[in-house]
Amino acid sequence: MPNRYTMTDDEKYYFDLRGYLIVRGALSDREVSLGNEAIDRHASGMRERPPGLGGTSSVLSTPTGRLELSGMLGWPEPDRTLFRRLLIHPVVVSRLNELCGPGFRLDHGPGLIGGNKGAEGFTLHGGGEPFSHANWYRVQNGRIRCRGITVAWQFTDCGPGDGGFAVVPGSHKSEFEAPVDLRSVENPEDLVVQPVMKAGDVLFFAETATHGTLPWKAEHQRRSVLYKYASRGAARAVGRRYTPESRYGDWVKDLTPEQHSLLYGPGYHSGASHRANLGSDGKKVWLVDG
Ligand SMILES: O=C(O)CCC(=O)C(=O)O
Repeated sequence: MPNRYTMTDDEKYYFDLRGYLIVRGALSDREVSLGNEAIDRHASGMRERPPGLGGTSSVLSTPTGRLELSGMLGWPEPDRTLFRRLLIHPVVVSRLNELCGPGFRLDHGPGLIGGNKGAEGFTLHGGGEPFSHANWYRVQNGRIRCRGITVAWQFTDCGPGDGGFAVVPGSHKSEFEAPVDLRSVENPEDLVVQPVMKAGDVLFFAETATHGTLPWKAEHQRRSVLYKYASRGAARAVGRRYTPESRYGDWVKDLTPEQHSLLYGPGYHSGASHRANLGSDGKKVWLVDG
């Protein structure tokens, strides 16, 4: 019986091969119930996201949005207790020390992704190509170096064919871009796997794996709580102090647009904030939409 609080060589093999790993039964039945009760008490904060994540896919798109809920770490006692424990759960710390390296950090989240029967899917995204500065994956000297890992705690079962998280195993190392009709799951070529999980299981996946969501087909509500981690030197989501004004003050308004563009904080998921890159021909420097 492997020690659940160290990452085994077998787990490293599977993570490196597939880009994801499931640790079964990481939560007790009591912890699953505590989490679900806390989520139930905050159900009024759950929002149905306006549909659109499935794009134009005939497989993924439905008229019903997925459910989202966040803020668990700041919920009043006792509801936050379990979610704060999960942030630093030994099963997570042991695996992320191996996968993201010492000093790994919570980049964003946690957030619940849920769905009632009929909730839409999410176009598969990510992949080894194009290269992701935020989430790249490589192995060096026998050690996995994965900059972006999501840890998804399952609070309800995902049975065969239920939908929910889906992944193209091995795609975190792909050197070619995923075909559009694979991403839309309209022509999946048997490559898209929906891992079967039980409430209490925890899923680790490389953000650079091609992954997304299949429409939810089960009668019960899907509940997966995602913590988005990163290596210490990586920034995935932009933080609150992202704009040059928030980092340096109002004097940045006197800068040229090109100078101003370099003073943004780190991060790639910029939401509404616009990020520009610089181009140069050796004589001039200009902004390139980025
Ligand atoms: O669990 C899911 O439904 C997929 C989540 C996802 O695609 C993501 O977090 O990037």
